[in-house]
Amino acid sequence: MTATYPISAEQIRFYQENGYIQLLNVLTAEELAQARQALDEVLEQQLDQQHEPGGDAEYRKIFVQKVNLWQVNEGMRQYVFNAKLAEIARQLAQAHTVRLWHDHALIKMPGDSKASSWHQDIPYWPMQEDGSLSCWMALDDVYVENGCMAFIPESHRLGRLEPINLRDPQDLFKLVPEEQARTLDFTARYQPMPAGSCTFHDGRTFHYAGPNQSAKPRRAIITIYMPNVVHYNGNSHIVTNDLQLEPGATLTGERFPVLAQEA
Ligand SMILES: O=C(O)CCC(=O)C(=O)O
Repeated sequence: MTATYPISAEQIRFYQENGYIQLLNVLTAEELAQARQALDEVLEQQLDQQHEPGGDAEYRKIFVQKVNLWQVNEGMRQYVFNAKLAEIARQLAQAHTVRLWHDHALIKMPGDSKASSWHQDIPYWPMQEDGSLSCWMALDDVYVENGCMAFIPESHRLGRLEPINLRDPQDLFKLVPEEQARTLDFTARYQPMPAGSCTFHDGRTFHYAGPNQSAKPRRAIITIYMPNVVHYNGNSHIVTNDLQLEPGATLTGERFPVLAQEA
């Protein structure tokens, strides 16, 4: 039987209301060791542009990014297909099914001097529907000084704003219409947590992670889940560009496997 991590009705309510949640010690020690080992292997592998986009010099000061590692490494595949994590995503999203959008590893090396600036994810994803969500798994203990995540509660209620320049910290807040800005508390909620713990956040939720000022890498694996059926909106994205999808096509099929389904 697959291991489970029980989610309470109160936790689902918290996620739905705030657009994020923190869950402690979700991975077992063995799962955490396997995920670290898989990521170590990937870091030794030669990856093509589709899996290691690289970005420009400014982007590389934020983190090293590797994408869709489930396709290139068996250990990463096992991690991404972990039914326990997908089932949590399904319950938080209140969906009958969740599919994989993509995974990525984000490693802030010591000295990576730039923050992952405040942003929403959904403006960069070529999806018609909202509601997709990320599981941000800490492979190291994370805290403010090494770049743990931070969220603005209820910011998912602002919907989908324009994509911002990710190299220009803070300009997301200028996009919030004044009337709505008055109704929200923009105090950042930082999410320090031990390795093997994670946060889930909605693609519309404002989030941020500071630079890594510690002497060790800050390693995270992010798995992004799409609830129910999501349609392609025609925009460019590294995960879909080679698929020649027509706008309105469903994001289904081999690239987007079902990871959890209501019994
Ligand atoms: O890990 C980070 O530095 C940022 C993560 C992020 O933006 C995300 O998971 O959407």
